[in-house]
Amino acid sequence: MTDVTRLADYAPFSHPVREVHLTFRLDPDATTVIAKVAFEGGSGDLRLDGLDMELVSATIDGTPVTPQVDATGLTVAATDLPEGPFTWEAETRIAPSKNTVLEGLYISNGIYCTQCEAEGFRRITFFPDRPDVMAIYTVRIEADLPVLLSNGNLTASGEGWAEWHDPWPKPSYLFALVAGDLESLDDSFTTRSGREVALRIWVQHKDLDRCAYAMESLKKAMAWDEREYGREYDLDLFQIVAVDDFNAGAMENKGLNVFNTRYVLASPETATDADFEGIESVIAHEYFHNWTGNRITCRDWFQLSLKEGLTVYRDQCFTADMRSAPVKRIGDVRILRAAQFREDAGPLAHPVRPESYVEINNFYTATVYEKGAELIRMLHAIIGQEGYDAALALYFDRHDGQACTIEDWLTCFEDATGRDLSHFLRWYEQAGTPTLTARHEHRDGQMHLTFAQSTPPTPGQPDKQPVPIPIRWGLLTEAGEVASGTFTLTEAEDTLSIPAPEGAVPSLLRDFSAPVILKQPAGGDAFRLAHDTDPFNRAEAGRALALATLVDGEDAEPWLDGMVRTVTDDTLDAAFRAQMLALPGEAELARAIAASGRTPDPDAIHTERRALRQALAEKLADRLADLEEAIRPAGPYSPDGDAPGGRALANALLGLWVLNDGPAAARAAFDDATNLTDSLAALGLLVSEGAAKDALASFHARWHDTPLVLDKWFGVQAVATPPGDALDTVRRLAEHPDFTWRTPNRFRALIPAFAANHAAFHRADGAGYRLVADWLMRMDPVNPSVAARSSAVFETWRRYDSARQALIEEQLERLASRDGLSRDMAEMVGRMRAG
Ligand code: B3K
Ligand code: ZN
Repeated sequence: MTDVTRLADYAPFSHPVREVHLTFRLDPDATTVIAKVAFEGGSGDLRLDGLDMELVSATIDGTPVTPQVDATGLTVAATDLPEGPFTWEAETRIAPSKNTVLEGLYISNGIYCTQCEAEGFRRITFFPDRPDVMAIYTVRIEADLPVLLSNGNLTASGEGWAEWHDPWPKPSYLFALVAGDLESLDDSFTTRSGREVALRIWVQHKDLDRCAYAMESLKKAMAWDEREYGREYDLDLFQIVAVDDFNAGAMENKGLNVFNTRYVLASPETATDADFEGIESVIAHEYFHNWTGNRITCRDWFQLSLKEGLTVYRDQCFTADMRSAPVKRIGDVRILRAAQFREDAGPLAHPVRPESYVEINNFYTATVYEKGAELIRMLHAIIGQEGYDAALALYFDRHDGQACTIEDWLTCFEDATGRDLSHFLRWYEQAGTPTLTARHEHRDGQMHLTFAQSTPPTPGQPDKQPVPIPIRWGLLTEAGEVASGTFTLTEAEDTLSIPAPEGAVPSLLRDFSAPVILKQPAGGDAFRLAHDTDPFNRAEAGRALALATLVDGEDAEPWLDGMVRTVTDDTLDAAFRAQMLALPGEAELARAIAASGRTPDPDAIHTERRALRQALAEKLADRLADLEEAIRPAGPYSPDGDAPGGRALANALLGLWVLNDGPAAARAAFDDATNLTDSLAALGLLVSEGAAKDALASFHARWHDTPLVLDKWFGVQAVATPPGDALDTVRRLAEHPDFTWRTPNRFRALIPAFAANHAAFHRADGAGYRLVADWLMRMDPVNPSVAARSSAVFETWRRYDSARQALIEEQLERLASRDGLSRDMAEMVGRMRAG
């Protein structure tokens, strides 16, 4: 593959930058950008990145120069550069209205906005567009628009212009500009040292009444970061802008976060409980980046997890504090397994710190984010709270204002605790999910727990070293917990011996203390489900019983009995019970079947999973209606406290009820619903029973002008339509006038969502694969990063039967041989075919 960037080739930039002055004259088709960059001097040629721009003129210290311009940037020969510091000035022309890749400067719904991470700034002006080049930015915006925003503080403004100055040195990926007809929700926050920070959330006028939850979330996040990490905000203004067209969820630009509307706008009628929780956590995540990402950034993009893994870990802890910690952990592990274990088990497996890439956008993955967060969680578990606090304090102190590496990070942990953590680096360097095999034996009054680890080969990494695995453990008897602790396995195999009564049952890997696949002797799950004092492992025992029946074909009774007891146990909170009831998804079952050495059959998985739910529904039978009614929260809607858990459990019970008695109950629930959580849950049930025609029509009639809700109308049909009908449904929806597929949210609501309808996507005739590949080919020239990321729906292809493999391979070949394929997509398809 061409143009590979390698970690091993890192070298600092030849000419450090001190200051950047940017002037924008905004015009949809011909925006002028004047960039004045103060370079410190340096050695060799000056190479600046640049893409899809017209260079109008360039000078150095006022003297015109003619650089060599090529497809990816320009070069000024060393001989044309003065000795010592110099000022480069360039005028470029760009066309935001034609920018469909949604990187650099583009227009969403009439609003000018930017997305520069990872390499979008090079679409705005010629620049060393790399995170280790940090500079102070001053920005002037000229446009006949009411709102003109950039990073930092507003220093001057007048009719049709505004000037912004950001005093904190930053890499170009954190630059942002927004301009348009926007309105703001305003508030303020006083930091603990007394700084008054103005808070503004900017949206289109029609959306102003849906920003309150985002604002509350922001204030909670600011207070939490002060309390838990001692981090204060460092400017007088913090702004968030919400736009409809956005490749990712949000972006942490210094002082001016830009968000996908889906993580800002919420009201009870237009957002589900999950959306509210998502808003709270993404607002927090981007805010937390101000310290973990912005003040301390990455030396190069290989270190991406330095900021992302840490910031995800921070937002996970924040949500755990705001809500229920066990429920949050169970949900996060569910996502980790569904997305990251899946990635680690296939051709796209890569280390948390990759060693090479063609297109960095392809590495904003579950591995870098979610596994990266697990690594921080493990460090925390290994060294304990005091050590963690000391290491973080040292990290902020030592590296503030710098662009750092994973080694810098780990060194802080070593220096703060005096421990040798050199082997921990392997977690960052080795791809693949370790398997942890445990066995136990009671002898001489002691429980001997023996642990062995191994990590399977992954593309380019045939041999693996042991990694340090913190194992939280407990020993249980009928009388309760008799011992607990944390043991760190550092070798390939080791034994821990603990005084314990005969017959004690181990509870291992509590709270999922390491991102591994635990294999332990059969038996004990029913006991742990009933008695474990660790809520995570209680849920885990339920999952193990479900897998025993759905994967290994064992008797379903232990799971059924356990679930009947759980559902009716009102000493457990409702959100937890809802989590317990949720069976592993179909793709997750396919992964487990493949891991056991067999070939998953998508139709059988779908049928058997549904049959197991049906069996539970029959067991609960006539109790369901009463249970559902008792548990469903009454009174005005609240996205906080116990109510979301109550709705989750009530809607899970409604689902079982429908399996017993048909869709009438769901139809009634749909009609009675007073919030989107309930109406969408009922709609999903109607769709999965093939009984949603009228409900879909009324939902569409009500919400066709509300994009985020309309996305759900597409999404629920793509995901929940029975496998036999889903392809036709999705084909029809793709022709719908509301399928404005260039908007990433809308595209993802239909095409990747359809691929998540496991049995439908994996139809034996291959028509599901063809449909998705057709759409990837259509999206690729328009928005390669969205297309390429979506192509990962094919990453599991090797686990299926040879007929399906051949059908998928055919689509991957079609993609690969496409003329003008983006490098994003070429890299993804190449890796998937090779692996
Ligand atoms: N840092 C951004 C992600 C940018 C995605 C670029 N392809 C959001 C986040 O992780 O906080
Ligand atoms: Zn992030």
